[in-house]
Amino acid sequence: MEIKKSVLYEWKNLFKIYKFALDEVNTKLNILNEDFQFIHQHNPIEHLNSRIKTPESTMEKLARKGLEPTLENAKKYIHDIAGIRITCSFITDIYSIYELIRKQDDINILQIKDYIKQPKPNGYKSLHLIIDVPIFLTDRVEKVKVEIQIRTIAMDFWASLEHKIYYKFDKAIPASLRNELKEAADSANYLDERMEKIKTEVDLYARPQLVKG
Ligand code: 0O2
Repeated sequence: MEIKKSVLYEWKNLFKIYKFALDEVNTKLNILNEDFQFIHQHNPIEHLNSRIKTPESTMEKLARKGLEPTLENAKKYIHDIAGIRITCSFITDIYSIYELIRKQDDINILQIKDYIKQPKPNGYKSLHLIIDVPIFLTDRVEKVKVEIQIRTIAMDFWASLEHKIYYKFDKAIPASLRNELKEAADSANYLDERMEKIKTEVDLYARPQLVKG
């Protein structure tokens, strides 16, 4: 997509606000992670990744949605210009983090897609949130949208490979590979469930007063 330099400059200038939003939310998540560790002796967040979509790929996404490539449309219709991916060890951590985000007074949760309770047909699992957070600028306060994807290490491993294959085959994955990927997603899910069970047992050993009988 050919974009005029002046237009690109205007977009890049406005996209600064998404970087501020990522800084704000990343700080909140790091605080929650450290406090959780202090109270529960366990880190719910294994790692955090964030990225800002480029103006070029935002314009392409607008075009795919049949919308004019304007800044107004980008702000209104593209919810993942600022994106954060949270990777956790256990499924229960995903929902603990979700609860902690939900309780933050200045964060609005605009949309929740729970692909863990309802996985996509290809096997994709993750909890997706679209939130907005107020950013205090020199002359105004702006509410900025951020997409947060929360998943386990196993879900992330699967999604990264599936994403690569999806683009390698130009979004038309052959049926045999699709079946293998679905089986791999089931194995990742099995691993998540076993790890959760082991963690529950370890927690019981650490707190023997909870063991019944
Ligand atoms: P990329 O290249 O990762 O940025 P929307 O963004 O709301 O217009 P959609 O599809 O309704 O589009 O949103 P959804 O379902 O919340 O998915 C958004 C993002 O989740 C995707 O971004 C992917 O990052 C991830 N995702 C969703 N489904 C799959 C899947 O089947 N496999 C993998 N690997 N990732 C998935 P983008 O912009 O589509 O892609």
